[in-house]
Amino acid sequence: MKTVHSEDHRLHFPQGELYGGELVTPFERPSRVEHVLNRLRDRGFPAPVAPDALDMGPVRRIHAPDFLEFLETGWSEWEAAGFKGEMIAACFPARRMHTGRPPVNIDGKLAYYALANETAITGGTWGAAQAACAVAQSAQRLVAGGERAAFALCRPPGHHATADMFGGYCFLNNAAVAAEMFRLDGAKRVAILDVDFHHGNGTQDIFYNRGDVLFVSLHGAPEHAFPYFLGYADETGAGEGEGANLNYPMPPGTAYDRWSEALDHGIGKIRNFAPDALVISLGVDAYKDDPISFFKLTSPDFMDCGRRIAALGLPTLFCMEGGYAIAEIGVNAVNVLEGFEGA
Ligand code: SP5
Ligand code: ZN
Repeated sequence: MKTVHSEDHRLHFPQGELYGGELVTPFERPSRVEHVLNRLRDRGFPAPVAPDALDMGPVRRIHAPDFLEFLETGWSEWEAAGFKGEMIAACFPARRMHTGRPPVNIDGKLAYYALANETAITGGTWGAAQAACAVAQSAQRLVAGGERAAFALCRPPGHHATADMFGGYCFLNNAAVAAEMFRLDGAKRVAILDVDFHHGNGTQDIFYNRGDVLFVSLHGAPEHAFPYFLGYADETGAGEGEGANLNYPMPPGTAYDRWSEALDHGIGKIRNFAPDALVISLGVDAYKDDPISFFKLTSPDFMDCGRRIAALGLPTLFCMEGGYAIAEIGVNAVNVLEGFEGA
């Protein structure tokens, strides 16, 4: 399986993540990628290839023009306003304060486009987000061109990003853009399976009204886990998308016996949906020692997960999402790929 990777992910490395009332070094950091690359090399995977230039066409089909403009120009507006620190939202359009009008002031705009304030924007963020999305696009082209599978080593991740909000370490929804590209390439139906520990609220929201893209997510129950306000089992889609959204929220301490039951159930739904392509939002933060998550998957479990995904027999694009147990992220992510290839 080929990997697509861009060193431009390094452009995004904020110094601060607001966590427990402190500014800590972000959990989502560049060294995550180095560990995955090292493991790929050690396990004999082909050397990663660089992505082609980003095609903004598919990105514009997923994200709102004003949001893209904010990501592109926000940092210079922030600097021009005289702010000295990284862009961290300090307020939000909370309940009954939302009239849908983006403020002109950059501090207000930041609040408007943020869905959480653990995620800072820096001068390099837009470049890195574009590179991550280009990585997903190039890997998608490999699969659309006939490869059985490809690995998009995206950083920053994407599944929390909605059409017009960033947060949860995500800016552009790489997996959603790739899924849309499969549709543009002629796939009638596309399934997205999100195995990241966190609910893929962005991907769910983007496709919630669409019947051509099935979204299946396994994640920490929203009562207990970020993003806290979406991810319940009764969110099943709307309109043409009714029945094409499936959430499997699970409680603290969930181990592979229960998790893999949900996986099998979701895989069965994907099989019935009969998609032409499959996108995996591959977070490995369901790992037992992940510092911000509460599932109990082991490293061998990730290999079994890959095996079960392979049984669908679909052209498959893996998009990297979360995973913050840095020393083990390489083993866990590559185990999924090895389990898939060995199946
Ligand atoms: C892509 C991805 O995995 N994004 C995750 C974003 C999570 N950000 C919020 C983290 C809040 C952590 N609170 C956990 C308390 C653990 N004791
Ligand atoms: Zn996650």
